[in-house]
Amino acid sequence: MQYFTEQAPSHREALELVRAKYGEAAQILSHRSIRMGGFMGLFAREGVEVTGYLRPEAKAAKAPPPQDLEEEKRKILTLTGAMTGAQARSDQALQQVLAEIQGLRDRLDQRPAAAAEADDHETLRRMDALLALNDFSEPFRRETLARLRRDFSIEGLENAEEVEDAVLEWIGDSIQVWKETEAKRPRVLALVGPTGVGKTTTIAKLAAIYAVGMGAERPRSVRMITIDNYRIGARQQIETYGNIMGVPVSCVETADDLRKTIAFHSDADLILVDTVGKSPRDAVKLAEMQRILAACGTGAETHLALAATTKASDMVQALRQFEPFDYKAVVLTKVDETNRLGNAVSALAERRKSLSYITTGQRVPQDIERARVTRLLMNLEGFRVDRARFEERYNEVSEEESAPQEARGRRSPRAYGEHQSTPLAERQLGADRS
Ligand SMILES: Nc1nc2c(ncn2[C@@H]2O[C@H](COP(=O)(O)OP(=O)(O)O)[C@@H](O)[C@H]2O)c(=O)[nH]1
Ligand SMILES: [Mg+2]
Repeated sequence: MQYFTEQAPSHREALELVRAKYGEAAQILSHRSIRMGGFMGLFAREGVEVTGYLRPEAKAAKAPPPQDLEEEKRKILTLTGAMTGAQARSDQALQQVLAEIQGLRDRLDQRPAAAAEADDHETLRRMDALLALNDFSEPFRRETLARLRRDFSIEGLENAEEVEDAVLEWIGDSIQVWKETEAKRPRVLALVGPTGVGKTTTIAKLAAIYAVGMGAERPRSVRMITIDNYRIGARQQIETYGNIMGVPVSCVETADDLRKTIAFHSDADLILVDTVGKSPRDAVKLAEMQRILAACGTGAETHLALAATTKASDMVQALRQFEPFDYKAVVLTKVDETNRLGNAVSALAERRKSLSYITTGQRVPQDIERARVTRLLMNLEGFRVDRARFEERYNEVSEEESAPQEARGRRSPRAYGEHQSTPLAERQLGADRS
């Protein structure tokens, strides 16, 4: 067996050096920090020494590149060869080569590449495993790992806790929380999103909470409108909620209906607009809904509801697909059904969208909370979150502390379903009585 020892200024450079010298056969056994160069102890720099051996069977173990990529390469070479001839200067051939290269590059980009490499520092591999456990997307993981390699020295990586805190900060900083602006009266809030994510339930939760009163504010006069342009009976569900809560409900089918209904309720504080869809993939129907919703006026805010259980790629697709609605924020539903929120956090970060509410169960109105970074971080699996530190960082007072003491465990006469207090409802229902 052939062994080797190599030195370089950083772990990364040492690995690159080893790869360049010995190729895929190199197996790293250990690494240590050293002082490099200098003169009689002066001017020495920090460095890394890696030791390893060459794997005899490495050649056989190396997977051949995928067939189609080889094919692509051959085509490009043929095309490039053809360029030496008379037509070499022809624009068409050049364009073709460029297109082929682009296609090849796209395909290479799409190949799944593990964010952490086998030879990476233990802490890097552990962090990557934690991110993967929480369903963070491949690009998010890759970027986090690249940042760790950039920001931390080998010694720094030895301090796993500090590394974990940094990663948590980066995750936290990537979450944008939507800030409610004081909109003109009536405030119109419409909810769009795929079928079954919990739009109607969320509308009912919001209606109940606002109708009862928020924080120190007075109870608001709330209306609910449902747009059921397919006449698939969306009316009944929301009317049931409306009856129990004493919140008037209207059902509209056209843009004109909607405009008139909003005008009719111009004395209300808040108008919540529920939408119904058949298939989220149906572009024509989405366009139709968008045309109707436009009747809400420019002051209306649209939020997109998405279930936390949706896988990252579908989530990115939905975020893109609903873009024509110009939604201001995302409501993440069914957070109670998963411990893995990396998919949502990565998708929102990728599309630069902010989060307004999270919903955490089927109970109306209890199971809804305003989005808070610390709450989402606490939901991550396998990370140790110093709650106080993050609440301070994101200026988020813990909900339990801010809730009036005497409000705990109290029930609102207007709340229904199982009674068990949860943050948003508890605080707001409690404040109603004080
Ligand atoms: N577990 C869980 N279920 C929810 C939540 N929100 C809504 N649901 C359930 O999801 C189903 C669909 O809800 P609905 O509001 O009708 O969805 P819509 O089609 O988007 O209007 C119902 O069974 C709800 O009770 C939530 O936060 N967690
Ligand atoms: Mg619905």
